[in-house]
Amino acid sequence: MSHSPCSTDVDHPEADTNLLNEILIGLTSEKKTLPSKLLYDATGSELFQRITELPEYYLTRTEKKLLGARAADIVASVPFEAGRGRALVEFGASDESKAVLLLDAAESHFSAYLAIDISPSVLGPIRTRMQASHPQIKVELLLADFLLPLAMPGTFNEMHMVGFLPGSTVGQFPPAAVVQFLENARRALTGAARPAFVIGVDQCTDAARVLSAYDDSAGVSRAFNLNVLSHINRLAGGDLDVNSFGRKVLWNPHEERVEMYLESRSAQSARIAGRSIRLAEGETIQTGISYKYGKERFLSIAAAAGWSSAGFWQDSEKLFAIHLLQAR
Ligand code: AVI
Repeated sequence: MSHSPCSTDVDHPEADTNLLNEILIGLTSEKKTLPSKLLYDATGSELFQRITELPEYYLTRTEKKLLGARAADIVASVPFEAGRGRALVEFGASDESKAVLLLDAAESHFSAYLAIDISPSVLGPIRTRMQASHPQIKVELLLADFLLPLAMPGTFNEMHMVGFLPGSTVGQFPPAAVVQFLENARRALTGAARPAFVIGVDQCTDAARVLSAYDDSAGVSRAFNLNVLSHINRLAGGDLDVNSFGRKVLWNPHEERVEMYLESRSAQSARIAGRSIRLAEGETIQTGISYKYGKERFLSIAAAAGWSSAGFWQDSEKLFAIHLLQAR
């Protein structure tokens, strides 16, 4: 995967050394883990798209309804500088369907949209669809890992930038990583004007409801997690056997997060990038976490990264929140 900070090239990149190291370190640690970005190869992105349409996965539906209903209020609450162009910058833009709710909001006046994603397979189609549906919006693509410090395209630095991270993507990261991301994002979005940030956060802590969203009856979430093994085999010339792993999902009430694991069905060894990896029977590999950040917890994380609250919206069941942040 390319971690190039400012590339609009969306051709298939090579696995880089950093990513291989991350994989090897994760799989040779005492508690095995894999970075969640590995879930999103082309197959993983398609499976995640299917997850968002599942009846149990309340997040996407609830967020889209909330954004659709409140987009004009959200945009009206951004303290834009008069006379300056407005740009929406989406981090982890697997598709533009939520961004267009903000771009199309009454009186939004955005003239540019930047889609940042680690998966080249999603970026090209975003440009094609946006050119057809929103020819008046200048679209830029950035193939990058948004957790790393990024540089915005030159013209965006003259504009008033609004970051956008929907989908509770932020829940994939522990608090310290969220602080780091929000700090990097604030620096990247600070051009000629003080930026704002619209961020969607799942705040449901009802264990039964959350667990069914991450362990659906159709088995799509299971396939999504197992696909990480095929992805690693392809990236790192590995021979991990997908059939020798099961999947386990837990709710951690202390951390208020879901934890997703692959579980080795037997003692086994595999080769990855020329290294031997051993797993005991029942040993797990953590493939993802999903924090459910309540309002106060999220705002204290944002404050530590130099952002203050400029607006907050939630659905009637208080499952999902949209935070509007402003750089201090
Ligand atoms: C992308 N992210 C916000 C999803 C979530 O809900 O944490 C990833 C996911 N993993 C399993 N199901 C969904």
